[in-house]
Amino acid sequence: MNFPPAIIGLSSYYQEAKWGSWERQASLVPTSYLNSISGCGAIPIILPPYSESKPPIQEIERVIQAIDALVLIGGDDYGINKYRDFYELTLCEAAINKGLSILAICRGHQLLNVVCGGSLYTHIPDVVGHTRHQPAPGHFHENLVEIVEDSRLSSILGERSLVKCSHHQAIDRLGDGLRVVANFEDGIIEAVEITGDQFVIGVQWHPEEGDDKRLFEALIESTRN
Ligand SMILES: [Mn+2]
Repeated sequence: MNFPPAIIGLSSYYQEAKWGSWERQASLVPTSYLNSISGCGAIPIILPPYSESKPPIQEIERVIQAIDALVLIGGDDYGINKYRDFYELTLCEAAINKGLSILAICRGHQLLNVVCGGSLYTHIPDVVGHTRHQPAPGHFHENLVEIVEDSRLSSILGERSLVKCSHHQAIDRLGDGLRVVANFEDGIIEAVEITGDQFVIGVQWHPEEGDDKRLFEALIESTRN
């Protein structure tokens, strides 16, 4: 059966950017995310954090009606960009309540945990005593993560996966309704999901980097149910 292409909304962030002879604030989404979605046959749409304060829920629900699934992308630390935090918190909460499929990546995965009432470690080298989750800012480290059997994530990726980490924050106290579905060997939580039928997966790593696009394929597949 042929399905029309799914429309996938991606959260974005305002950032000082340079292109040609211009230097302006821009709504930024790295093309690795966009190509991951278009490469799986779906249509990416950028959602800018347009409101200085919490946007009206009616506006957010209108956005949610317009998309088939949501990707909460990575970026700077959670809690330092109020435009982005307000917008994404409202978007994530409404998307959960409306039954939308969500793939939450790195900072997005941390935000998902906060929306569900959880907390974060602000600097995990202080907790685990090493920098294998982020050798330096802007650099990745490849880590083998163990995936919990009988999880949605294990049905997509199997028992373990070699992933690209670049984060110095991580989930501390788990949010309500979330289940841990992957860990690194030091105990750091690497993935969570909501139990039940709704596709809501948070991964601390970066599936948009590299060639393994199974998480994006699974997200898009979930919109056809
Ligand atoms: Mn990690």
